[in-house]
Amino acid sequence: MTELTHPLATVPRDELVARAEADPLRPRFHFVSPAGWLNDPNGVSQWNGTYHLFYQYNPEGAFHHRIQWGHATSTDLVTWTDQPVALEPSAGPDAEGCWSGVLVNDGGTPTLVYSGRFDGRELPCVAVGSPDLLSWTKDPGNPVIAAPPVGVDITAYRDHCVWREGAMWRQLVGSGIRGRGGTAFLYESPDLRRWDYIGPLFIGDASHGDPADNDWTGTMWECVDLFRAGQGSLGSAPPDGSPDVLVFSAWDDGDTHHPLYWTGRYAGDTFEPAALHRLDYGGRFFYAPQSFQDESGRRVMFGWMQEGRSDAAMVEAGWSGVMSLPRIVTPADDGSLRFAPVPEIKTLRRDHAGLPGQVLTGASGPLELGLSGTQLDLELDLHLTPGARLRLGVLGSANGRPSGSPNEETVIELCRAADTGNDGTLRLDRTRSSLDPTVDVEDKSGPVPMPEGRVHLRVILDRSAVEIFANGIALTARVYPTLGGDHVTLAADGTARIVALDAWTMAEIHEGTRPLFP
Ligand code: DQQ
Repeated sequence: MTELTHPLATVPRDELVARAEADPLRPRFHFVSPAGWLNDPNGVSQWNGTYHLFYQYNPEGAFHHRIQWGHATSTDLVTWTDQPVALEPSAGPDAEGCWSGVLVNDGGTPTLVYSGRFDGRELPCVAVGSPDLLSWTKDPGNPVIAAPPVGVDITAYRDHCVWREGAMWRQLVGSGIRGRGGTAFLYESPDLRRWDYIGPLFIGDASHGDPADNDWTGTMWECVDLFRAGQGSLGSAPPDGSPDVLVFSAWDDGDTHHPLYWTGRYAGDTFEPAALHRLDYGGRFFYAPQSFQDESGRRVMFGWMQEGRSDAAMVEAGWSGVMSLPRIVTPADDGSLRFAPVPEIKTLRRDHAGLPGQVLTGASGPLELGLSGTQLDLELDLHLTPGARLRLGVLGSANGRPSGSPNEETVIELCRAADTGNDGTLRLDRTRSSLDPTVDVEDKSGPVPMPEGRVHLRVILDRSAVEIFANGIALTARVYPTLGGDHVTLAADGTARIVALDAWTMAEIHEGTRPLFP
């Protein structure tokens, strides 16, 4: 048996894969690590046609410790091939972990910029890859930045966004200034090795709002991601007025709050903010997102769907953490962003079921759709009259059980405001999603524009992973049903017209047993 090296490493390594694979709540068409722990997406990219997804990985068990960079590749963003671990801690500046970072193309040389952890703090490190991106050599000059900016009292300092601007590289490192708020420090370099500190790109205000607010900007910004949403590249004038976007994950004293983004304009050495937005109404369930522009010009984003069950339950399960489906990010007319799963995901659809258009009212009672499944892709075109509320129940267990017995259901709710034309709300009601009293069932919701009451709703369900898109607004979360329910129902208060409903069962993407160390 392998030596156990961490207090939480109670499951022997050689049992982890079997435990993970036996868990009915483990997603089957989202990317998950072979077993053990997964968190942030790293180095997301397309290189000579092949997509690369690196991720924060602990193959020792389902807990965050001595993090490595797992690696998987894909030709279609749907199925993934496990590759050998790309980065592993070694004596020196990343001895305690290879934390999050990015991949850049340095004149044809694949190069990773990541946070090496040593002595309880993180510093920027670099590694170069073989032409197939499968083996990586750490730079002997690591860390390439020896310390955070002097004279600034920081809360933390890690994670990277790196891009080419003219003849120079630019880099942001996520941080926070004590007593003020989160920030991203801007650096410049001719060669990715020698970095000059320029200054904070932009500083948030942690005294604004309350830590309980779902748009509080935190005391530190993790995983900053700056990009142009639309035409043109960072630093150039946008031909179509598209915004620049600064994505960050609001963090405070060890707590992962939620991903947010500022729209605005990056020019010179600063970012002029226009507006702050919630990136995903699921908050911490779509954390540490990272994006890239693929070879066809699409902006593709992945996020970490963290768990809502206890540390002990994760360890027991032998696995933790789900990668979101890749989603396309586009600018909307109102200056904010819209999200949709990449269309390639549709190749997993099987067994189509459709429903003819019909009107649903409070009086008609819940509609039994004759649909069931724990791996589903549901697409609905809806029209809600003012004040109407539509409830789509999934993972329901009531069917076939004696009435009065405990049951579970996860409910996706759309509500159109009674008094205004175009406003509505998307809500995920998890209060009855699990009989397990220890799991997170907090309410998740936020506003959704509903022009004349029209909503395009997409719900992607993969066991414990739920991704919802309502008119391009995302809400991602996790649910932990205990009864194995797979029932789907629709109900309404007021009047809702179902213009179209299509549903598919989704195929699995991982075949056979995956080795812990590919
Ligand atoms: N996870 C990484 C850090 C990052 C955090 C460590 C965000 O680099 O700040 O695994 O989830």
